[in-house]
Amino acid sequence: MDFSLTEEHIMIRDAARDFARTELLPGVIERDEKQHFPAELVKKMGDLGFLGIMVDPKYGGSGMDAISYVLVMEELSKIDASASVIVSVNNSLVCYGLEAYGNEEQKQKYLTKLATGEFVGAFCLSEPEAGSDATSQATTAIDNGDHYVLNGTKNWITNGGRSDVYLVIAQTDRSKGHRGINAFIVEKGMPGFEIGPKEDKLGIRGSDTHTLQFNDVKVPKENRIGEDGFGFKFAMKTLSGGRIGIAAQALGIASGAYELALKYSKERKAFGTEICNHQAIAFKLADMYTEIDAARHLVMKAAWDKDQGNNYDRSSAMAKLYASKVAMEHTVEAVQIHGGNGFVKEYHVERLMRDAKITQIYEGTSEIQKIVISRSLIKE
Ligand code: COS
Repeated sequence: MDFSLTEEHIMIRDAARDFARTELLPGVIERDEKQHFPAELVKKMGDLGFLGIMVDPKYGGSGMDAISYVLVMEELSKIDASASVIVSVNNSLVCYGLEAYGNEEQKQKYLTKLATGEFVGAFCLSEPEAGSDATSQATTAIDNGDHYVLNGTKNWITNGGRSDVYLVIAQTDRSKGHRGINAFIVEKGMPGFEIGPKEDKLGIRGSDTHTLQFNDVKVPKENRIGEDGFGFKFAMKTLSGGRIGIAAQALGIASGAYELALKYSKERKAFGTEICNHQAIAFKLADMYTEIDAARHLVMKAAWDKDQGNNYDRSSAMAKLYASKVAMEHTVEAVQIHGGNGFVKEYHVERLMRDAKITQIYEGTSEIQKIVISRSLIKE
């Protein structure tokens, strides 16, 4: 691996850093408190090319690599993980899924709008009884000539109430198991498609999470992605890339908390000196920096694998597993370094601590990442 960034990488990283500091930071506490979806900021991120970073320019994307994507994700997540999950889902679950596996008509109709931010997308796999056990889809899509009839419930859907395009995974033929699963493009407003209440969450409270209900929704045949029965593999392949995005989000949350903790420890005095001069705090900073840098290497390796055309199922799982652990542990340490102030919203670290938890859960829990990693080792 070459660890140096190109000029283009530095440019997009700095653009994301600037945007995060000038646009995301000012209202981030209020959005968290009120669970306010940053619709205006999403538009701006679309204008900056952050919603279709890896998409070919011929479909309206920025045509950049996965390294660029993780650099943007890290910078946005340092300040606002609610905004960065919108970016991550749109980029790696929706845009990537359509670009890699959709047909030309689907790309022209949907991808061109998703990559520019004119549309926002959602990825709908999880169900009340099928989160980790993703082959157990209870949502059905019954073949009915020129369309499928979709029935079922999807849970915890990011961008759930704010999307224009939903990629929905459903069971078409139960007797075929995972080979009977398909992925469909469902549009907002299709008759029978209802958006349930918004979830009241511990963290990433500015992101819009809903239950979705499908009651006899007629989905045209041309909205199926790939061959009949490709839906489960579509979900798995797409999630592998998604996990790189969430790993980068976890990295950003951890490094954002570290930067705040370092700054605070150089200002706050106790026992006659800045607290960074006490070994109890200095050693925490050393551990944080070391482990965050290790997480960064894993995240970059997974992105590099994707850019090189290598298989990245294992490296993305490793990056997500480790970066999310580091995010959880070190946001707690950042709160500890801030003492009483760490418990107060205006210091930001308590929000980062709450936001960190979801990175160990969504797009595959840490336990699922260990299944993916261990199976790939045993298969070798
Ligand atoms: N790429 C391509 N194909 C894959 C794949 C991948 N990354 N992972 C699995 N598959 C294929 C397998 O090869 C198998 O196909 P064949 O029978 O043709 O060989 C098929 O998919 C089923 O795989 P497997 O038998 O491993 O399925 P399991 O039911 O054991 O589940 C896990 C595998 C646990 C890895 C999967 O269910 C999973 O990732 N779950 C978590 C889902 C998730 O992330 N949920 C969060 C929702 S999004 S917020």
